Amino acid sequence: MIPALTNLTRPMPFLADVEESFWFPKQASSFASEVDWVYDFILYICIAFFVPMMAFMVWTVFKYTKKKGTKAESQVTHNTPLELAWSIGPSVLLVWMFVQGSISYLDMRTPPEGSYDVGVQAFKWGWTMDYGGGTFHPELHIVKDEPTKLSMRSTDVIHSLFIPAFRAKKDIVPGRYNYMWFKPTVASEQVSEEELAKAKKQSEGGDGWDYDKYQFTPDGYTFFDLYCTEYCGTNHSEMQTVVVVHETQEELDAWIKANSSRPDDQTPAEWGQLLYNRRGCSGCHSNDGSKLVGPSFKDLYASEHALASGDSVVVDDNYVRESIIDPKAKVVAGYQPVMPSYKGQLSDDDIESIIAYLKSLSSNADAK
Ligand code: HEC
Ligand SMILES: [Cu+2]
Repeated sequence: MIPALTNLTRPMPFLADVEESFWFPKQASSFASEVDWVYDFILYICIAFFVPMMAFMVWTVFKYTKKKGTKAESQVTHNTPLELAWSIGPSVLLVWMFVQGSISYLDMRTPPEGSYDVGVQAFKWGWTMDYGGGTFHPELHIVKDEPTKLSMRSTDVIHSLFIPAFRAKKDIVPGRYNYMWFKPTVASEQVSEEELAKAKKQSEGGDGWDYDKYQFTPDGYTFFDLYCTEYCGTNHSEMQTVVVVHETQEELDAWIKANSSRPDDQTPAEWGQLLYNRRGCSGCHSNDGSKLVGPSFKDLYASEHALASGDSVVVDDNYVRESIIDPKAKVVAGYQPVMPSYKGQLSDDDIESIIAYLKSLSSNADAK
C-alpha cells in the first residue's frame, strides 16, 4: 500500500503492547493492537484538550466576573497568531486521526489473496458457517495466523458480525454478499478430558450446550465470542456464537471431517436433535409445546392442521421435507412465512434425522 504511511502507524509501540486493557478484551487478531492504539491515542488527545480547556474556562468565569451594576464591555479585541494557532494545530491532529483511521479501515476492507474462505449465513436468530462440501455448523472454526475471509449473507434482515477479540465487525445486508477478513493470532486451548466429560454429563438432557457456563465448546476448545451487533428483533441478544482458533490446518480439517455428517454411534433421532439446536430450528420452534415464532415440534408429527391457504395438511415425511426445503410452499395458518429455506444445506440423512427427531417428540399414534 503506502509504505511510508504504514510505517507511521505505530509511533508509540509501547501503547500497543497492552494485551488486555481496561476498555478492551484480549487482543487476538492482527488488527487488534492497531485498533486499540488508534482508539487510545484519540482518547488521550481528547482528554489532553478537554481537561485544560474546561479548567481554564472555569478559572476565567471566576477571574473575570464583574460586580452587579458594572457596565458590560462591547469591544472584544482579537489576537491573530493565537487564533491561527488554535485553528491550525487541532486541524493537523484531526487530519492525522483521519489518515490513521483510513489506513486501518482500508486494510480491513481488503482481504488478502488466497485467504481461507468461510461462508456465513446470518438469520433470525443464529449463524450457520459453511465449510464447503456440505458441512455446516454454527461455530466458526479457523486456523491461527491464517488470513481468513468471511463471505456473508443474510436470509432476512440486516445483521452484523462482531468478534470483539479480533476488533472485527461488519454489517450483513440481505440481498448481497458482504465480506470481511482478519488474521487470528491466538489459538484456542483445549480443556482436560475430565473437565469435558464432567460438563458433558451435566448438560445431558438439557437444552443443548451452555457456552456461557462452561466457557468451552462441546469439543473442549476455549473460544472467542461472536455477536450479532445490529438489532434484528426479539431474540437478537441470543444471536451469538463462538470462534475457535485451531493451531494447525490439519487440526481444523479433522474437526470439519468429524462434523460433516452423522457419526456412526449416533441414532438418527439423536442427530436430528443435535441439528435442531445446531441449525437454529430451536430459535423458532420449541420442543415442549410452547408457541414461538413457528409452531412447536411437540406432537407435530402425524397431526393434522390448517394452512394459511385454507387447505389442511397431515404432517408426514414429505410435508416435513417440503417445509424445510421450500417453507413458503405451504404456510401454516396463524404464522408468518419467515422460515428460511434450508435447500442444499441439509443432506438427505440430515432431513431424515430431523424427521426421526420429530417422531420421537410426538405422541400421535401414527408417528411411530
Ligand atoms: C426464523 C424462524 C424459523 C427457523 C430458524 C426455522 N423455522 Fe420452521 N417454521 C417457522 C415458521 C414461522 C413456520 C410456520 C409458517 C410456515 O409454515 O412457513 C415454520 C414451519 C415449519 C414446519 C411446518 C410446521 C407445521 O406446523 O406444519 C416445519 C416442519 C419446520 N418449520 C421445520 C423447521 C426445521 C427442521 C428448522 C431447522 C432446520 C426450522 N424449521 C427452522 C419458522 C422457522
Ligand atoms: Cu442479528
